[in-house]
Formats: sequence, C-alpha cells, structure tokens
Amino acid sequence: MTIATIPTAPIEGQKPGTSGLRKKVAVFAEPGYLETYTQAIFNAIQPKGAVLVLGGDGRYFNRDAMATILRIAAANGVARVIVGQGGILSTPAASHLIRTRNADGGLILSASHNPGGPEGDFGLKYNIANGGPAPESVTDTIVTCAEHIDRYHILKASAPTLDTLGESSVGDMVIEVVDPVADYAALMEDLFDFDALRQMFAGGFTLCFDAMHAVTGPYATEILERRLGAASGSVINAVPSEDFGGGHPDPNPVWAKRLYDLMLGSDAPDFGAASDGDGDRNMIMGHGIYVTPSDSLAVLAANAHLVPGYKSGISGVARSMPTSAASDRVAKKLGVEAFQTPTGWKFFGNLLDAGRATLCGEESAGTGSNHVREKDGLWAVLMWLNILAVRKVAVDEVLTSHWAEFGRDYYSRHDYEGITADGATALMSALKADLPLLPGRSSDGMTVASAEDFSYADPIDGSVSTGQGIILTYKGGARAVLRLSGTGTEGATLRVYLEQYAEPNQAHDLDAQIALLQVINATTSIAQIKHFTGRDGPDVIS
Ligand code: VG1
Ligand code: CO
Repeated sequence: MTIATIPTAPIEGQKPGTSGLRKKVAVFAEPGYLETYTQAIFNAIQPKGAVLVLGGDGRYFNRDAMATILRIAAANGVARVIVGQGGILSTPAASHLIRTRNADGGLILSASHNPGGPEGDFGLKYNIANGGPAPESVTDTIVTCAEHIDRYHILKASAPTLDTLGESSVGDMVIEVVDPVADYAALMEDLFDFDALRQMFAGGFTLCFDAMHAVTGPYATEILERRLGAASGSVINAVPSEDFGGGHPDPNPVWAKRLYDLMLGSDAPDFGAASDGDGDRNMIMGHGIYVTPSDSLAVLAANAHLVPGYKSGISGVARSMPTSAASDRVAKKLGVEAFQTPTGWKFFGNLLDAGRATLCGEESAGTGSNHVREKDGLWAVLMWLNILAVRKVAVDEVLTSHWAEFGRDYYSRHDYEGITADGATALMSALKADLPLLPGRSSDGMTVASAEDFSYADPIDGSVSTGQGIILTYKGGARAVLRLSGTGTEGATLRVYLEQYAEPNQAHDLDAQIALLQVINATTSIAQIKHFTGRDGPDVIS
C-alpha cells in the first residue's frame, strides 16, 4: 500500500456548529481543505483497525468527497468502511448502520436542510459508536487537532466507485458497499404494525410525501409505496438530485409550499408529509391543518403506546429548549421524566443511552426515539400513520382532542436570515447585559416574569454547556427564546421562538400569529430587534 504524507497548514475556526461542520462547497473543495479536516478527525479518534460507516445525502461534491475520505481512511489504518451504494445514506439510516454493525463510528456527508449544488453548502459530521452525533468533548478534540495539524496521509491509489454492492479493497482496507435502504426498512418493520398500515392504504387512505429531491426519495418509495401499498406517485420529488431541484430541502411551509398548499386545498389527501436533505426532519400535515413539530412530539408521546415498538410505554420525553412545553404536559400526565436540552441532537444521546428518554424532539421538525441516535423523518411519518391506523380518526381530530385534553401551546418561529454578524452579536450581548433588569418589565401588554441565559448540565455525565440562548418567560403562560443559528454559512441568522399557552377550556382555533401577537410585539421591542437587525420583520415564519 503506497501512502503519501502531505504537509498541510493548521486550519483555524473550524468549530462544528449545531450539527457538524458546514461550509460552502467552494471552501470544502479548496485543495487540501477536506483532506486536512478529515485527517484532524482521524487524529482525534485514532482509527487504526476501526470499522466506520460512511454515507451522505447525495448533494453536489458527495462522490468526490467520499473518494478522498476513503483514501485518507485507508492511509490511517481503518480496517473496514461500510458505505451506502452510490455514497448514499440518510442520516437516520447511517445511525442505524453504525449501531447494527457495531461500528466504531461514522462520517456523514451532509449539510442537511441547507441548499446544495456548486454554489450551495456541504457538510461533514462525525458520529460516535452509539450512532449519534459526537458530543462536544469529541468535537472540541477535533478542533484542537485541526489547529495543530501539519500533515495528512493519503493512499496513492484511487478509491473504487461505490455503485456495485459487495466488498472490495483499497490498500489494506475493506470497502463494503451496502443497500442504503434494506436495514433501515427492516428496522421500521420491527417498530410499526405494517399489516395495519397496509390495510389502511388498501381501504383508500391517501398520502402525499414530498421527498424534496433529497435522500428520502428511495426510502419513502420503498416503504410507503412498495411495502405499505400507498398509491404509486404518493411520493413526490422522489428522485434525489445534487442540488435538490434548486430548492432548500427544508420541510417547512415556506420551502415545501407545493405540499403545504395541496394540504390546505379542497383536493388534499388524508395525510401530507415531507423530509429534508438528509432525511432526519419531518413535516406533518392533515387535510386543512399543519402540525407544529412541538405539537407533533406531544401527540406522539401521548399516543406512543398504540404503536408496537412502544407498547410498554415510554420512559421520558426530551425536547430542545426552544421547543414548546406541549410535550412536558404529556410527560407530567404520564408520570415520566421531561428534559429540556440545548438545540442540537447531540444533547439527546446520553439520555437515550441511559434509558431516561424514549422520545426526543426539536421545534425545527426533528422528532425521534431510542431506535437510533439521530432524529428520523420517515420514522415520525410512520408513527403518525400507525396512530391514525389504530385510532381511525383524521389528523385534525387527533390534534383537537389533544388540545382539549392538554391545552394548546400556540407556537411559531421567526427567522431573521442573513443579518450582519456584528448586529446579531450586539443584539445578544445587549440582551444578556439587560437580563437582571428584565423581570417586571412590561411591553405591549406582556410582563416579563423571568429572564435567563440558558445553560445545561447533562444529567448523565455532568458536562455543562453555557450560552445556549436567552429565555424570556412572560406572565400568563407565554415564552420567547432568542438564539443565533449554528448551521448557516452566510452572515448570521437570528431565531426568535414564540409560544403562548391556552388552557384546555380556552380557544384553540386561532391563527398562531394572531394568538402570539402580544408576545411577538413585546419580544421585538424588548430585544430591540429592529434596531439591531435593521429589519422590519422576519424572513421566514414557520
Ligand atoms: C438547526 C435547528 C436545530 C437542528 C439543527 C440541525 O440549527 O434549529 O434544531 O438540530 O439545525 O438540523 P440552528 O443552529 O441553525 O438553529 V439538521 O436537519 O441540519 O441535521
Ligand atoms: Co437534516
């Protein structure tokens, strides 16, 4: 095996964000950049003799990056790499493969919901042996290695194409190309009542699943159409493309507008859903109704016992801090633990491993369980379908009956995209400086009850993560959270999360933006959003 050792310069500021390292394709494609960062990961994890899983969402640069990573892996003594055919693995399927094959870890090539193509984004994320995103202790080591690196090792021979199933080798390393869908689909068959679902579709139940030209196309077609019998064509935008058909593969009312409009129109099917670039997010809709991800988590928690994989109940529910309190109310009623973690799936890993939480969710359309260690878009869709098959009611009835029992947490997220980094930092600093003065302050009919800069102590390993966002709790059951995005690649994005609780006997049929008007106005003025961003309103409301 002939290895080249190539001098390289340290790379600074490569701290992974909320979910791995994301940069413009042009940055990843700079000579030596991907090579150096990959070597930094290997310096951190010491992969001699290791078994790794490798897959990506198929975006532009996926194949080139994979060929480079395979050559560097071989030169670093990796024993075996398990790769999805064509370089494809959805994020939850990669997580499952790491677990089921007892791999030492995995590399996932994706920038998730960020746009793709030559002008778009690329990303690289390292997952650990439990199948989940590396915790901060590991990513901190990778950053240190990147800052001190002076060479990388790469096999001189080229890597094989990844189109043929089976084993081959480069140098001393075995490359095993597997069907990206098979193991994942088998896991779904274990968790859900496929017979009941087949009967539901045979009985005329209709569905539209928007794969957004991203990685879930092949998974959704196999599971929903082939195995469950949904009508052919139920999965739309099913063929993955390198630039996601020019859109953002982000399943929300803005980017999945075609589906959104279809579901609100008179010809809507019974159920609508979408997933993102790498298949870990979900959007759920019924005829005439959009289910917020926060409500979805609460509904799944309340109904999980109806699904075979969770029939003995759940141990706890974890939600990210900006996610609404709806799931806390369900946990309380079930008598199970409720956790509030920082944004990002990596914070759920310890709770899932320790059996403290069974279901987890984020307001950003991420829902999942202990079946893998990533959020899982298709899993969320199958949870909903299984619950509908058992309860034999429509999505809107599931929601209205949930609200009648638990009350409704009106919820919305306002994003100010592409603002200046200086303005964004100044806004957060001013808010932090004001924190002690905010309790008791009134604005637009709302009074601040408490204000905090969220920090999280992991209940399992005690690690502490500070500065995770500002929480403003208002009197009367309202809350606002402000934080800066950690996944963008241009300027800064301010996320403002807004919620208002309505008791079981209060109105549940208001438009969310109307129900939230006071908390929106109060937060806009207290955080001086117009002043610091120069914007009159958000770019994206979801
Ligand atoms: C966003 C979401 C967060 C999610 C992350 C990764 O992060 O808000 O909830 O975990 O994306 O999701 P941020 O820092 O931009 O708010 V994905 O589907 O990219 O893996
Ligand atoms: Co994603």
